Amino acid sequence: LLKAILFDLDGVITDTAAYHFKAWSWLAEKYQLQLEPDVETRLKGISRLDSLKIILQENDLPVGYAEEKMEKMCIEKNDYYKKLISMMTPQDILPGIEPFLKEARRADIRIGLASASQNGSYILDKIGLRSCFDTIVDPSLLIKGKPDPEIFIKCAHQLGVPLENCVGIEDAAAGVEAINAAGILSVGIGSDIELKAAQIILPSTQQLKLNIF
Ligand code: G16
Ligand code: MG
Repeated sequence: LLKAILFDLDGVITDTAAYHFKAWSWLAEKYQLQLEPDVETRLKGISRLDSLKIILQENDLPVGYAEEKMEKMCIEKNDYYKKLISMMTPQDILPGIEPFLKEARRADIRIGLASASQNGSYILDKIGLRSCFDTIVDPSLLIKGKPDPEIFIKCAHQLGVPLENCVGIEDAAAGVEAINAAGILSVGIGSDIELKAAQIILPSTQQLKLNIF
């Protein structure tokens, strides 16, 4: 019996990937770093600091790159990113999400946000969906990021719903892996090659309906 839906943010509720990519590109130019062309896809669901570490490694910079410098770069990237997302409106909600949230609400299903983004709550406010969510996991309190199941397990706990009564929705391979590792029913939004580990795969958020579970 379905009692809770755990949502990823970027790529499921709204498309912030393009803004993240713009902000990383700006930072890369500032520090004269190269970005691999597929970086936008590969950084999906990966935390800010881990994303920076991946970019630095690909530029052959030492793994132990100065901590303070990385912290400063993360703040700069985020300041730029926040300017971009400050312009977001309800028009940025992905198709099908609003009716799906309403359908879930009517069926008394609890709704949680399991996003790696520390800007999750701010973005939900901007797009007018904050009140639809019963809980938001604070990613700054997590020990491990996706693909570790911690964020999804925590989200279910915060809602007070057993894992077997939850479904998790993700657009990234690392996120689907995290949902599966938590023992939660996984739904992947996107390509069935990239998300082959998902138990249910849908081409887009438009196909989200309660009767598919
Ligand atoms: C999102 C994005 C990632 C981003 C991460 C952290 O994850 O997909 O690219 O690096 O959040 O975001 P922030 O810098 O805002 O803390 P998710 O889990 O919503 O797909
Ligand atoms: Mg995502």
